[in-house]
Amino acid sequence: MAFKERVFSGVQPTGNLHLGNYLGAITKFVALQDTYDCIYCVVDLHAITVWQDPPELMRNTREVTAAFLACGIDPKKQIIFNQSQVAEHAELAWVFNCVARLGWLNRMTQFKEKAGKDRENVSVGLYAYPNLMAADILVYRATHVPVGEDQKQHLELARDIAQKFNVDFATSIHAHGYGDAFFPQPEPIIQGPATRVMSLRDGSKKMSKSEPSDYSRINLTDDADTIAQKVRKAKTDPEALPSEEEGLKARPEADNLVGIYAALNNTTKAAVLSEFGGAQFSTFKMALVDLSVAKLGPIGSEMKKLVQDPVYIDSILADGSARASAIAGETMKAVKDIVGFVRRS
Ligand code: AQP
Repeated sequence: MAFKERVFSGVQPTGNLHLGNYLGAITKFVALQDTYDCIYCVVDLHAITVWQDPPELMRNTREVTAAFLACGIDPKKQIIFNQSQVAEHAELAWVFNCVARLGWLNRMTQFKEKAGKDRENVSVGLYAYPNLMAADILVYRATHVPVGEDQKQHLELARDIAQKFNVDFATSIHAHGYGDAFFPQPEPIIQGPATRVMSLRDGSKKMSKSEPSDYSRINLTDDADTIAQKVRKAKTDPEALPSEEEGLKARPEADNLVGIYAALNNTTKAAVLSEFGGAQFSTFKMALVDLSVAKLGPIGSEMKKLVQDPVYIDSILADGSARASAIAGETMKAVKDIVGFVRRS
């Protein structure tokens, strides 16, 4: 069966949106809106898998929405909303809790990293997070999902859940006239030179919101001086930049900064090295500061302006939620029929 092509992705409102979120995800969201129907979600249900201060969660939800708008996503053509306003996400996630196998979730590396040694004390939600993520995507029967590299394993799980649902309920899916498969196999979109932006302090660690050191990341709301300071202090090695990509191997910090420059300039690492090969980091970092400030400065200013108007932001989320609910509601009705739940007609 051919599925209508549709893009879905989400960002957690957990504070400090950074260059990794921007290059790994949000720039892709913007680019895809020219070709696809897109649904972009502020995933507040995911956020509470770890403790969130309630007033801060509200502020962060509005800030991520502001980032979507400031980066250029059109809320009239596309759907922007927050997850908790569309109850079908949680409803389908429960069905998927009963489809996914414990062994599948036990393999999830993000859970192992986040739970660490404190496994017994983390929330059940943190463990079941990938099932909710599968529901987020499949409640819209989305076919394409732009994400950073760190989400690849969760996307594979979403594909496994879709596949198992289609097989387990094949007879019922057929009986209700949905052909051979009710859910599509969502394709990850993970492309470009910055699918995994690393910490500015340690090239072996992902740039992340929860890293205690603010010097490890560039936040979308950082001003020009802060960006300059963070780039200047970014860890590097004593060698000059190589002229070929091969020379970045075993130089994680150099590789990361070149990847960031390439992604911000919409080019390749090879092109960056053909310009800066042989240059010292001091020269390259100056160029990276100029480029980062030129690209991120206007976004940060617009975000700061937008969050001053929560009534406007909330109206975008309410409108998006109503349009998202209409699609998700249809999917859930069908899922109830397929699974065998009696429902109000
Ligand atoms: N460092 C990164 N490089 C490239 N892409 C990244 N993404 C996150 N970090 C990087 C992508 O951004 C999207 C939204 O991520 P999220 O906020 O929903 O979740 P996350 O991956 O947990 O983000 P953080 O910043 O790393 O938060 P913590 O510190 O809580 O773990 C996703 O598409 C993600 O791939």
